[in-house]
Amino acid sequence: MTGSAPSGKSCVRMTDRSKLLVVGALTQRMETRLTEMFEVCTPSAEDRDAFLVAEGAGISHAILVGHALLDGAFMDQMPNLKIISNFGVGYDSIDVEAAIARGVLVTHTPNVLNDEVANTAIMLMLAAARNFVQDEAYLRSGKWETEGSAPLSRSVAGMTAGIVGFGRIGQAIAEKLTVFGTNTVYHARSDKGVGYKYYADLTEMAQVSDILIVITPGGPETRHLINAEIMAALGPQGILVNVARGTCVDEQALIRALQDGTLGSAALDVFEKEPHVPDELIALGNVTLLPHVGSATVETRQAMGDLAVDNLLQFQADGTAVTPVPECQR
Ligand code: 8YV
Repeated sequence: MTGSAPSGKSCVRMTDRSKLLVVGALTQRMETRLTEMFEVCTPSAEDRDAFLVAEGAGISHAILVGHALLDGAFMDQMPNLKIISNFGVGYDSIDVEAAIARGVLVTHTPNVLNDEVANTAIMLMLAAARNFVQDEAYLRSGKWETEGSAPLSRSVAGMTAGIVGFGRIGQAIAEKLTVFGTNTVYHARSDKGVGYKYYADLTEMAQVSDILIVITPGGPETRHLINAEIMAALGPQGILVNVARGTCVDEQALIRALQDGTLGSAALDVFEKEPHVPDELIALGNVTLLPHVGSATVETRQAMGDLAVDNLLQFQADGTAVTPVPECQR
């Protein structure tokens, strides 16, 4: 080893080792494991383009932590790139078609975060129905003493919860919902033949739902899937929970629907232009807002990091990966 990354250098020099580009920030555990196998290159976001002009041809592996856009033009800066490992189950910021066209394998981290994200969805649903965030503010403001009990909230028992997207996390949410006495239904591209009522038509499902929980993949296919029409169908008492991607919901339409009472309330972990959250949303009282922490526990992030690294190590060892994205399994 002849150098180390932080003080101005972009790569930890390890002669004869494959070069790994890091986009985003590694945990210490990930960095330790990766440094044993790769020459780990960690240019800052500002330096990345200049770094790739100088060193891009030498990069064979990449890892993405976070949501930076990795498109075809980005990949073209690394003509010898073979694999992109995504830290996260959702890989909408990677252009997978472009990767496949360039012979680049894309991997992600499914399953290890199902429980955590499903728990987050349940907590957001309950927080919105039971007004917990508003009630806590009520106590802190001293109003309990001066104005008496906080206003009553709503019970989710007996409500219909419509899950939008019924993959692994959607099904984990449905399973957890069984203990809350909700009637659970779902909308997905196809009927999964499981023990919940399936709606092919999202508007129809929104009309019969009290709660809509969005857990569908992001990307162009689901952009603004939850639009003004769906919000109106959910209605003035309706609760919208989003633990998918901010792009799945038309945020401007959501702000209008929450302001004019077309929609009852929203509980959101994700936003269209993260980390920016529109002032209009922050100003509203009928929202619960989280900074994209659906999977953000020490335990789950460690499991995700381990899997993201395992994908790179296995690929380096035998050219296969533990969890390639579905498009790369065809
Ligand atoms: C990740 C997520 O933690 O896995 C996903 O798709 O949205 C999050 O839970 C996040 O993407 C990490 O960057």
